[in-house]
Amino acid sequence: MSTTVEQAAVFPVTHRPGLPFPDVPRFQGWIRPTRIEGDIFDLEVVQGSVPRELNGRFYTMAADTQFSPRLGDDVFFNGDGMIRMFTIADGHVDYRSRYVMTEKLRAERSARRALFGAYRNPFTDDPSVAGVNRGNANTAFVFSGGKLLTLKEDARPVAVDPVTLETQGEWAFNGKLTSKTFTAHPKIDQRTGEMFFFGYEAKGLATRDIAYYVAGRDGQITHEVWLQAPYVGFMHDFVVSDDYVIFTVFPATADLDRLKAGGQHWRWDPKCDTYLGVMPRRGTAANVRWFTGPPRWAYHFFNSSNDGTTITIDACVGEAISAPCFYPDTYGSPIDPPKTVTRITRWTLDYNNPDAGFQEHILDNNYADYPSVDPRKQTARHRVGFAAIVHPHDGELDLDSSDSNLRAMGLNAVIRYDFVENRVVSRFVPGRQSSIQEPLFIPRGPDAPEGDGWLIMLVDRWNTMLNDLVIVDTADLGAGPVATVSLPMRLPTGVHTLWLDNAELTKASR
Ligand code: V55
Ligand code: FE
Repeated sequence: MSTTVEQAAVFPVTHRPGLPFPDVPRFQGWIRPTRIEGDIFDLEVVQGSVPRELNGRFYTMAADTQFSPRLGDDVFFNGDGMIRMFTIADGHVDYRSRYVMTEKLRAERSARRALFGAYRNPFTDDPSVAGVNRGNANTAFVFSGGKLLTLKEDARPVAVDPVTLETQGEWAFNGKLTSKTFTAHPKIDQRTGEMFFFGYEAKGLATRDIAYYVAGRDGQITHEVWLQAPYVGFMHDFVVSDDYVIFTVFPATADLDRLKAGGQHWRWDPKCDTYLGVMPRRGTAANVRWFTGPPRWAYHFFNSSNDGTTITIDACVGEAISAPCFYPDTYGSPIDPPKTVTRITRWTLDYNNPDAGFQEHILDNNYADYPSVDPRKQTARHRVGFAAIVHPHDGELDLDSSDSNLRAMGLNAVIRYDFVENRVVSRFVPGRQSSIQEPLFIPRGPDAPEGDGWLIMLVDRWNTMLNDLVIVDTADLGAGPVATVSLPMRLPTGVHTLWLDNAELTKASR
């Protein structure tokens, strides 16, 4: 097995130039770093044609570690943010990749070696970088107030030029961002252009403070609330409905003493309850009501909606922490693999009845993640959802993680889900020996019906170790790709994606 971070704290630190990546699962297979920054003009469209209606940019973020890790091993989520951008115009596709030049990466590049240690543990860093911003901008994007922001939930956003990908630097909303952190999953209400976001561990490492903000269409912060989490738990994503905002605290906990001892940031703690903190969109800390339920795990949510004080939340939910890449080793009692399966689940609660907690209904049995809704429905009532799933080609869901590096996250198909009929409507399976990275929905046009448009995604082809960029029509995912664009190299497993339409970019730069 791989080295634990606790052991790694005494791992000999080497200054050997060009230190190779260690021969451990995190640096093998599809998630092995490539560190390639480059441009490719006019990619090959090897099947079908790219819809002429698509004029914009598809961004995918990867955690592409620059230097062999300081501690001898690392977790995937600690890699350096690498933007891979596909510019689509008139059926043509160009490619560009650039690192986000974070303070962390700049410090390490000048030393020509890793100086920062374990995931969200500054006590494992080289003393020379004490106090330097550790943010690695490796998770997601948001476009708001005319700025393209790259996000990592333990730091503030880092702005990049949406065309050249040149790093512009940390963005603190003209000094109005009081939180030290910023979620990777802000929400935008397209009806008003408002962005809703929060930071957790907002006053610093392992603090219980949560800061919540609303920013207007112009990117200026108009609302700010500080509140306290019930415990320092995992708060990766959150949801906003027409009238409420819902914070979610899951039972992985952070502890300052453990961090000081060189330990891992997170530990799954099934003794903690799951907490949902609900308050009106423009509420205050006094309006926050906490709803509890049994230990659960959700990285990502589809959306939320409310009918008066009755709130529904749709997510991909499991009974224990998933993605073992987060924990190269578990501690204490091992986690039962079937409990890590995250399924499409609906939670309901009544804001006026916190004593009743939240109720849970599992809607579908697929192992699903990367849920999304039509961006025009984000924070409004949705009917259509999309999610990546683990499709069991041979009839058995393979929960053995032994080859999970080659299989990336194991996600290998996409479904369109109907939340009114409660069923999978159609499914895209890119074939055997293939996995997918986050699929992204693009509406066919501003007035197209909900969910009508395309899904765009990277497909990992295991036989060639090369990627395709694939576009599927959401009218029938089963009909196969409308276009397949081939890449001459492997793009390491990414995290989140963004589509930025030319019209939106032009409007913002006027
Ligand atoms: C996630 C990813 C992260 C992270 C925490 O998708 C959670 C989940 C890429 O970094 O730091
Ligand atoms: Fe995420």
